[in-house]
Amino acid sequence: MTNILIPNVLILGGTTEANALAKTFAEQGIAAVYSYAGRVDNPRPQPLPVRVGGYGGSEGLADYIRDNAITHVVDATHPFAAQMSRNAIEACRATQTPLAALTRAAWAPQSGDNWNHVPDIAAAVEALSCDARRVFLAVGRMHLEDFAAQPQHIYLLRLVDDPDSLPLPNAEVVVARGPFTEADDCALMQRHGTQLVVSKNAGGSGARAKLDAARVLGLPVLMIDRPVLPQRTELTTVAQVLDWLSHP
Ligand code: 3Y8
Ligand code: NAP
Repeated sequence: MTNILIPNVLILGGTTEANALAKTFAEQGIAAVYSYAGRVDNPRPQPLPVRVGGYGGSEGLADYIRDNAITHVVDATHPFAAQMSRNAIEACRATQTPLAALTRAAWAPQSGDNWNHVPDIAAAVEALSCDARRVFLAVGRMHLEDFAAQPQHIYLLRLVDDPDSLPLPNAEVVVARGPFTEADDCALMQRHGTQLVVSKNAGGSGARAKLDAARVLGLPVLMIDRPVLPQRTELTTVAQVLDWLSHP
């Protein structure tokens, strides 16, 4: 008699894909817990039990997996959440827990796009070593300090929460969370007089509006390539995750 493993899934969340997966799990009665880092004040509610906060490195995650009888881990974090993804690989190896990433393909330029690729945030900062421009710095809050090295630009920042302070002297803040639309991003960039867009290569649909708007407005994009991650099972649809769950 083979023992049937009834899934008890940990979703490492924080993305559009994670939210779609959580909705399906809830609809199908698959036991799962949705995990946020606790980066923003009011994370989107989920139709699953939610836990918020770090685990204390890969060892802490391994302890959480053991203590909560987690049977599978789906890493549906953002492609730039590289530390979380590395910890998930390590913790699942240590606990022999099946792991799959639910991720999204990187964006590729299409005709009409004017992209300059840089490998990481530091290279993006370096690439801004030029005369003052009006820059839509659409990379969030966590790395704004890095861009303080280029204070000459007139920045447009889009943040999820109102910031207490800013490391940039000339910055206008728009408080908004995606998913965004091309029309709204066109209007936003025209109002700001944007001359350059800085973007992470997040992939997916939630953040690509600014790229479509840049193409329409004929603006250059400084595209930050995503970090390289160790090998792991990578899936791109909820259906693939359901199939993987039945035989990981
Ligand atoms: C806390 C949880 C959905 C999912 C929403 C996706 C889409 C909209 C686009 C721009 C780019 C940015 C940022 C962005 C997008 C989705 C998705 C995505 C980019 C929330 C969320 C959490 C976060 C954390 C936040 C980071 C920041 C990054 C804003 C929820 C809303 C810029 C990434 O203030 C901070 O500390 C913000 C931190 C990590 C990157 C940074 O360096 O600042 N996301 N974003 C998650 C947690 O605590 O675990 O409330 O939904 C989720 C989403 N943000 O369908 O509703 O799936 O990518 N998130 C980037 O791509 O550059 C905005 O403005 O154009
Ligand atoms: P990160 O740099 O890879 O992770 C740093 C630490 O934050 C991790 O080691 C872990 O702490 C904790 N952490 C990260 N994601 C977590 C999660 N989902 N649940 C519990 N703890 C988590 O991560 P990040 O780039 O700050 O991203 C944080 C969250 O924002 C993730 O949910 C991610 O999906 C979401 N997000 C990030 C971006 C982005 O641009 N980075 C964009 C959209 C959404 P411990 O080591 O203590 O366990």
